[in-house]
Amino acid sequence: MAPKPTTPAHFIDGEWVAPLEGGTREIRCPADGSLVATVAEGSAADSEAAIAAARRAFDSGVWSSTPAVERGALLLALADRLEAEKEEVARLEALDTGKRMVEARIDMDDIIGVFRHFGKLADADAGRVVDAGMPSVASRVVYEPVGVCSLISPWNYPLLQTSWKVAPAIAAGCAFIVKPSELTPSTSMWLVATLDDLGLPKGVGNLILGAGAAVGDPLTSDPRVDMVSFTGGLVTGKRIMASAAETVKKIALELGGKNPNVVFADADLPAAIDNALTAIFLDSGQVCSAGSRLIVEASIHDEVVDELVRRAEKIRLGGPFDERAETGPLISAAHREKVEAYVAAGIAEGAVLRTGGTRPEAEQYQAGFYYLPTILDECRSGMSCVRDESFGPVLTVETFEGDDPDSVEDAAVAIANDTHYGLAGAVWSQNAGRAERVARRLRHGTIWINDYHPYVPQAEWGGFGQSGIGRELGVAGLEEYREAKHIWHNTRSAPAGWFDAD
Ligand code: TXE
Repeated sequence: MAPKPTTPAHFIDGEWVAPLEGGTREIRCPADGSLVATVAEGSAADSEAAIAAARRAFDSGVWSSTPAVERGALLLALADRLEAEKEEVARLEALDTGKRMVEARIDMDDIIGVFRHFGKLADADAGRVVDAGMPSVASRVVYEPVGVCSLISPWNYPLLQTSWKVAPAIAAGCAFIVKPSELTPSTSMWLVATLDDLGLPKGVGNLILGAGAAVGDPLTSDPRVDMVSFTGGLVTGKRIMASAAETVKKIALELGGKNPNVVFADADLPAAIDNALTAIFLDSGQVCSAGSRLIVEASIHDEVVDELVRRAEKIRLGGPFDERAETGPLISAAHREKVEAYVAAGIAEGAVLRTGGTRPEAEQYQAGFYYLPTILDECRSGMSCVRDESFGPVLTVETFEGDDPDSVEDAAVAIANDTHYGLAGAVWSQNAGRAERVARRLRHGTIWINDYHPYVPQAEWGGFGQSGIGRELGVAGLEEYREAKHIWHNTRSAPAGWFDAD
């Protein structure tokens, strides 16, 4: 493993440096409250130092003028290093988030795939020649790195979300400041230390730790920052967009979703029901693409929901190293309180609590932030539990019906699109034509047909509507970090002849 700081520190200009105001924060495992680490807690002055270092490094051209094939090679080496250190990095992630090791290991495999994807993409597209229609003119479009990037990520998939930003930034030749969630900094510390160890030039990759309110403002408003990429909540996303607007920064936002999981009566019901459980209860629902809205054809409502309730009540909760556990705790006491308030509001508005709605009672759960898998039935559009993201293990159930096959489809699509979000969704039907038609009509960035959750780094990820701006992963995920530049070269210069020379 690359050297870690011996005292709480940020990583700025190739060095671990103490926070200017000397702040520290204890990181505690959400599964049992045990102390995981004591890390730096920064201030705006620390962010400014990191921005200055990134700006200097970028303006020196040290990374942007490194051949793209070498930038890609660094990402491929990073993937190899993570593969070699996978167990230890997964452990860091599991302790910070409380998620089970089995999930953290899957996250690591996904991250390795992300580094390899962008590693291979780095030198795949050097631009294009444009036919200017004149033999004396060479016209071409080339790509330049966007510049200094603030990369702000959340706590649910800490290193995975950060890798979606850092990998394309490195591939494009940018300099950057990583700002992980204050709750889950450990794997980002591993990342910048490892990049340094692998030879990323000083100042190109920096790390600032601390609460968004304390360190976030310079990262999103300083004129020396060219781009902000943020994954997190809608409220914070709007604030960041406003902050970045003053200096017209490029922005990329992924702000979560309220994702419809549409089940038609002609679906493979055992598969649909089983996947509806993983869609919402995996990682206790703390997944931006969680299938939090079950939208089920009325004729199969009872059969589907009764079975979901039966199985939800059997889900085993537990911490990172509990091998029998199937899902884990929520991230914090504050987040659990938010989920509790959300469920209470749903019930007050008329939703019927079918299961859960409370904390587990067993002694073993009392030191962690556990919450039982919860199903709210008889929900309707307009209810706050249908409209707002809970980001917890809470499934809302709505129904649709129609007089004929077309009106059934229309009803399902209307309900599924009735959201200000638009990140992801699924359609379950054994009628391939219907599944395709509905998939095309859903206004969401990822649609699964007869499946839920899988993704590959080769495909774009991002949202319609208020789920965000821009795309991560795929090819577009690299384009976000590049500016297209048109170069017109007249090989036979001559006066334009427009204005009278005399
Ligand atoms: O996220 P925040 P929170 C949703 C989910 C959750 C809600 C709030 O619904 O309940 O967001 O969660 C940093 N300038 N998602 O409060 O505030 C912060 O330090 C710059 C969906 O934990 O969005 C952290 O690094 N940065 C989501 C990051 O923003 C600021 C995943 C995310 O924190 C900042 C997580 C500021 N002013 C929560 N304020 C998804 N899309 O997957 C905060 N931050």
